[in-house]
Amino acid sequence: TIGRQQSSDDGSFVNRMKNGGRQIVIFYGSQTGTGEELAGRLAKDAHRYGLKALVVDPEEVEIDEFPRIAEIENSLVILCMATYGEGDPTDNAQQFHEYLQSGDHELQGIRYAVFGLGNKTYEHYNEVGIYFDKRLEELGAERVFELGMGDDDGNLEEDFMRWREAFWPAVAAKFGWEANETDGSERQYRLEIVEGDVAHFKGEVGRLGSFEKQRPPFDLKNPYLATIAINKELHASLSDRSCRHIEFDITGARVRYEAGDHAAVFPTNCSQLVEELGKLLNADMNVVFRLINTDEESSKKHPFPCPCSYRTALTHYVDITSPIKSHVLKALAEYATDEAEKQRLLLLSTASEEGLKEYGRYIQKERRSIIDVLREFPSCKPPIDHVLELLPKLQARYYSISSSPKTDPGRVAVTAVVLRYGIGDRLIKGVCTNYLADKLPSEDPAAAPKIPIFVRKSTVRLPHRTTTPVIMIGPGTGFAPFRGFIQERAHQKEQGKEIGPMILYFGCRHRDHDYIYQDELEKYVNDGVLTELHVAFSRHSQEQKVYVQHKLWENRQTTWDLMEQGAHIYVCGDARNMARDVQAMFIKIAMELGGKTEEEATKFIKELERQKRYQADVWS
Ligand code: FMN
Repeated sequence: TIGRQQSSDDGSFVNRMKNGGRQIVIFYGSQTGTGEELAGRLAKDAHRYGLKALVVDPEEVEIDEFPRIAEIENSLVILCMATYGEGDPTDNAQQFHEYLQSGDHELQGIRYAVFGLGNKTYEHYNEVGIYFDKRLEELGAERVFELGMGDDDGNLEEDFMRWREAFWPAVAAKFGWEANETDGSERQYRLEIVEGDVAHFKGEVGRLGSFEKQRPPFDLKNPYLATIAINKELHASLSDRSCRHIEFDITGARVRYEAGDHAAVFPTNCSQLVEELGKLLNADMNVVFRLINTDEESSKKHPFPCPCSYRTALTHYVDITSPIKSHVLKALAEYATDEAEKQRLLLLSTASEEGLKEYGRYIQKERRSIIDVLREFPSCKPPIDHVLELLPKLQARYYSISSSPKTDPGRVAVTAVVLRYGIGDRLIKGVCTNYLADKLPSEDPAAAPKIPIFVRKSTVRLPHRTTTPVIMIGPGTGFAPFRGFIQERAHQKEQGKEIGPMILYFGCRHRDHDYIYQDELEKYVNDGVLTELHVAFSRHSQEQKVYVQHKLWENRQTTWDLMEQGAHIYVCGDARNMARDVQAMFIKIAMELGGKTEEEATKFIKELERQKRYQADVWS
């Protein structure tokens, strides 16, 4: 296999398709792995028709070659594209997106279908999927199946299953493909047990040994191992939730950031859950192994860093706590020796009305993971290596940085609510926040926890001029990036610079429970850095729930005056309701005080967005 890489394909994905006898190419635009996973599943589906598919990360190929796909007879392009931010493509699809935007490429002869991944709580729902679907047609390509759209706020897995269930028969009929005996559940990786004392991965993301010998620059493929400088509770003891202020020490790491950037954290799974899963699978957790792709042409040799021990794989590399995906349930069904269990697993993985309904309730809504399912289906004993092949990869989690390097360039702070709740007698715990919650600072370097992190640039920035007015709306942990902004302006003021008005709208449930950073905020008001602080308490009084948008309305005159003076507006936090309600309120203010019609006011806010004077950093 060594010669293969320098062989005839010379890095061209079209040549790779030709040489490998592949008719189907699947591109994915993915930030947190869902789109990539769906692409892989569609590639497996193709086996049912005796076809081979090439899965492509658009960032890793010469995208200019795209029109050449038409050279391959009866070829099909499938795109799995996620949407982010304000209708933006994922990082890895950026170039592809620009390529289609620029110039009039001739895409006659290319046949395609798009599945978009998005979330309805965002204003720009599935905009990237919609764009690719429309643009390819404009450029002359032929749509062979209607655009599918997955909603991560509802049940993306179900949306995908429905789409794909209709997609394959339709394209097969169109292309004249016939289904064969295989059902696409055959293994994609083969197991190789590694004996003896071989260097193996212990949780590194990229290079073997990178945790022992760290080398900048640090990024997604090469995170920095940061120690913890501070990890403290922000909620009062009266609160039934927990919110942590965590500062990572990055002294000497040459990791640079600016207020408004994001910090990514690679978590590890809870060791108790890891051991329980190992037991359920009857695995010897110390065994060191490799999973090797049976498709020698694939650019992805291993599903995750190999060789490693089973314990390392379950701890660092696969997601063992998310609701289990339907194709995993289907594979598990094969191993259930009890007929009733087998039938139930098959039902849960079938795209029939009953199957989808059961999946929606039992798996999605009640959040059952692989561990829950193996517990409740005791006759099902799959080999651990097959489970490792099927589970999604454990992903880094992104947080808005809640500090400014101006205050201390050696620190990166994040602010996170620890996700923990019960369903029946099961405790559901968010992987990363729970991982971080008990990582405490230590004087002893050998005992100090080390957390793999890196910084991702964001476009959310303070205005260049220090005098430009700033209006910030950030309830709950949505306040995080604004803490960095305020520190930044406080620093400028200390240096004797003139600083403009800075107004914060913060919201929480109760003054005595979850009013985070209260002391700091009041100090900034006293120091004249924060010119106004408005806090909305949603559960303080019985009669009325007060939210940030209500406070904004109370102060509409000042808000409008500042907007007229060129204020920059920032909205951060929950996308579900808050971001939308706040925007609606700005529209209302522009109508009331700016004398605009609803249409004009909406256009006005859109224009502010375009000029980056109205910026949102939201999540759900
Ligand atoms: N979905 C949308 O439809 N529109 C958006 O503007 C949007 N912005 C997002 C921003 C963030 C920070 C996150 C975490 C998700 C956003 N989503 C949005 C939802 C994602 O597109 C969706 O969760 C998708 O499944 C992610 O796919 P991936 O795992 O392949 O990256």
